[in-house]
Amino acid sequence: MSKVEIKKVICTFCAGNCGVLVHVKDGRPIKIEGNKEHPISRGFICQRIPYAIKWLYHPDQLMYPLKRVGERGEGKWQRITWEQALDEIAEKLGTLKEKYGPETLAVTEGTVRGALFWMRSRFCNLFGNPHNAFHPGVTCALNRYSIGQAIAGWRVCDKAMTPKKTSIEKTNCIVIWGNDTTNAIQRASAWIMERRRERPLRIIVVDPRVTKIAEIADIHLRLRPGTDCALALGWANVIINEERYDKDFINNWTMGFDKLVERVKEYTPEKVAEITGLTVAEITESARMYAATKPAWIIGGLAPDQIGLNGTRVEQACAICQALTGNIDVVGGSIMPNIGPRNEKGAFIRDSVLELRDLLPKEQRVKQIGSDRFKLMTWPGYELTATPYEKFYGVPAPAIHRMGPPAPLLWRTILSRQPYPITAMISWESNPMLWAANTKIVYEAMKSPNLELYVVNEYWMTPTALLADYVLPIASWMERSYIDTIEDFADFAIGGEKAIEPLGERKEDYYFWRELGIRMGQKEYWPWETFEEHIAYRVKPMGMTYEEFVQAGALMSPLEEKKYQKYGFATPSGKFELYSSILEKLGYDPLPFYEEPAESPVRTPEVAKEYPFILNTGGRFMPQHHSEFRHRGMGMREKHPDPLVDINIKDARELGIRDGEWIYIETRRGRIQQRARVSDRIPRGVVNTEASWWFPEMPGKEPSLHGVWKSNANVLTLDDPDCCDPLTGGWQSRALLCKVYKL
Ligand SMILES: Nc1nc2c(c(=O)[nH]1)N[C@H]1C(S)=C(S)[C@@H](COP(=O)(O)OP(=O)(O)OC[C@H]3O[C@@H](n4cnc5c(=O)[nH]c(N)nc54)[C@H](O)[C@@H]3O)O[C@H]1N2
Ligand SMILES: Nc1nc2c(c(=O)[nH]1)N[C@H]1C(S)=C(S)[C@@H](COP(=O)(O)OP(=O)(O)OC[C@H]3O[C@@H](n4cnc5c(=O)[nH]c(N)nc54)[C@H](O)[C@@H]3O)O[C@H]1N2
Ligand code: SF4
Ligand SMILES: [Mo]
Repeated sequence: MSKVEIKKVICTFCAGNCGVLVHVKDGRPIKIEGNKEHPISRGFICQRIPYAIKWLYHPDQLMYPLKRVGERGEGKWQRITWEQALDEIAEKLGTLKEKYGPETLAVTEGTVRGALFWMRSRFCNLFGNPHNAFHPGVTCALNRYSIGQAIAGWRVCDKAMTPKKTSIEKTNCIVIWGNDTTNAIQRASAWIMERRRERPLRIIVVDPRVTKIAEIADIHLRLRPGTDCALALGWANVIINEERYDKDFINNWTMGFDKLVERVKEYTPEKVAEITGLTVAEITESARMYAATKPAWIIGGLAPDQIGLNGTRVEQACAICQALTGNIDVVGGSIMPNIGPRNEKGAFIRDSVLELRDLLPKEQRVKQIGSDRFKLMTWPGYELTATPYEKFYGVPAPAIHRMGPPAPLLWRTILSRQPYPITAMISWESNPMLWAANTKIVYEAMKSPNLELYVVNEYWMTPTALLADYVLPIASWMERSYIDTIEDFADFAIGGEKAIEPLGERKEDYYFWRELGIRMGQKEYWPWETFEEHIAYRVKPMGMTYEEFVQAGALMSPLEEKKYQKYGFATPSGKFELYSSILEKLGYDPLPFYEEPAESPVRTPEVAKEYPFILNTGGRFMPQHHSEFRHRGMGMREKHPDPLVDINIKDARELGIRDGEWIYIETRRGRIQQRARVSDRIPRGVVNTEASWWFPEMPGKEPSLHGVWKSNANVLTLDDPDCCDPLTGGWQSRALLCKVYKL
């Protein structure tokens, strides 16, 4: 009888990166449990894990490379070999590069999950591409990291996907700002509950809906969607006027306090009450509780990142609140990561080193799509923030993946061929037909003859993959080894081994980029034949082997508080810049301010007449993760079979809508249907649809494309560049206007 082996693997079903133990027999996983010894996750696993083996062996998982025959979307495929696929892709890419220059390639990626972005950066830098890499990070935390980088030299308000347990143990006040903690960040949520049972913990929730965590909050602020920046500036107003700020920190470690004082005078509690719909008492009481309880920690959720025009300003204002209260670089507050694992022998090799950023010719950088207009998350902002960081820490700034040119411009560039033709695209870890705003334009770009080459690397035949020329089958987390630094924004590196060899002809993402790189003349830059060899290379300076690293599960940096007392802040002034000199240099207002969403009852009352409801799209739910786990037959879809739209009881009654009934949700961009979930957990006049819905059981060809038009919230969302955040190009998928009605 063959024996059972236990493999130490990292789960990447979500960005949590939990360490798990996979029991393997005869080359098959038979059981998965949490790895209690893992330094970050400490044994935690979520509800998805019991489905993982069925997921892996689902009959719809892709096993072979496919090449399109017939038109894009016709659903006709031919099985080919990896060799043929890679040779043909490389040849076509070479021709297009020759004709249009290396900027003609675009890449789309998804949320950090496999954190392997350095290899794409490396490929693109060697190719000469100006980092035309588009991803949802512009509206998902990377804008927050970028503004933190600009004003404080590092991220300030974390998104809490991977907090350390000590941060939760030490905090006394958690502000959950636009985040559905129970559904979205399972591990942190479990630890918050555990911490709350042990000692008093103040919880303030900023969310229009009554989420689970809101039920136990000390204060729940149900503001009008999209008005978050006004609230944060109202807090700053109260904290300053009532002299509740940390005078020592403000006097010694910040720059621009006087200018901030002037700015926040405009945001009296009365004015903020008018904007947000909250009461003056709610605003002042919450500000006082937050300022009085130390350490306090703002866990930024996704919602403020997705309100378009004012998105990144919310993050700037929240970071400023953390600075006013002195909650900077303390455990339990906004702890700033260290510069990566190191020991007396040497330092771990971070993503930023592997990217080979400096091999990209400077004159190529200016060609990056959108970098002349949306400057914080493109080369102009990256360069300005990297310089003080590198001077300060003496190591390369966090990976260039932090940049994200705005996706709305990608589709428009493909269609118009302006400012130059984008003719080739590779999508990996990403399903843009579901994640990107305004699905109609995404579809038009993918179908356009201007796009001469489209490659998708996937596990499944998604609606996006259905529009590709080549679909390549990728090895998932049980089938590959792993290493992750959360794009260099974490002060740890997580690692794990594979449980089994890849199924069918699936290959690692690494294999794809390396093999394509070799075919494009980059052979000398891809010395590690296997992914494991590359991991070994990265841990070797610390005197470690691959085996030791994956057995340890993670490498940690030493935990140091108030590092600024030793070094200052990695900004041009060396201070925490309440008034941002980098924003000023880029031509933006250096201070945060409130701006109405592009579409709102206040800004566009004439639109609100026809579309009277405020629409939020999103709201996480278990066990799904974005557009994944929609296939029937493994238990996950069965747990949550249909898309749900939240609507208030009174609104539903007026519209004659019953709980569970399919209804239409319509904006100026389009119409979808979801099932009504009627309750008083959502305020009157607001509806919330789930995002990323498609239906694998519907036909995998035009016009259905696996039901991508039926319930996909991005049919409704707004991506007009004039309505996007001027700092980042972040689009608007919350605080929109819609109408709802019976089918
Ligand atoms: N309207 C609206 N739109 C949204 C949101 C919202 O709330 N509302 N949320 C936004 C946010 S925050 C995000 S992060 C995005 C999410 O956008 P994405 O991250 O693109 O999420 P998915 O749509 O699940 O697509 C990921 C795809 O990658 C595949 N995949 C997973 N792991 C790997 C891997 O290791 N290698 C490869 N090659 N493929 C892999 C999966 O099968 C899946 O099809 O959506 C954004 N879009
Ligand atoms: N189960 C599950 N978990 C996930 C994911 C998943 O797809 N499924 N995706 C992961 C990813 S990539 C991300 S980015 C996170 C995101 O996770 P979250 O940050 O929780 O994002 P959402 O759940 O979309 O929205 C959070 C809350 O914002 C509220 N909200 C809506 N509009 C506003 C507003 O204008 N202001 C404020 N203050 N609140 C508002 C909504 O009511 C909702 O309760 O989840 C991660 N975890
Ligand atoms: S939270 Fe769940 S899905 Fe996410 S990494 Fe951990 S076990 Fe995997
Ligand atoms: Mo995200």
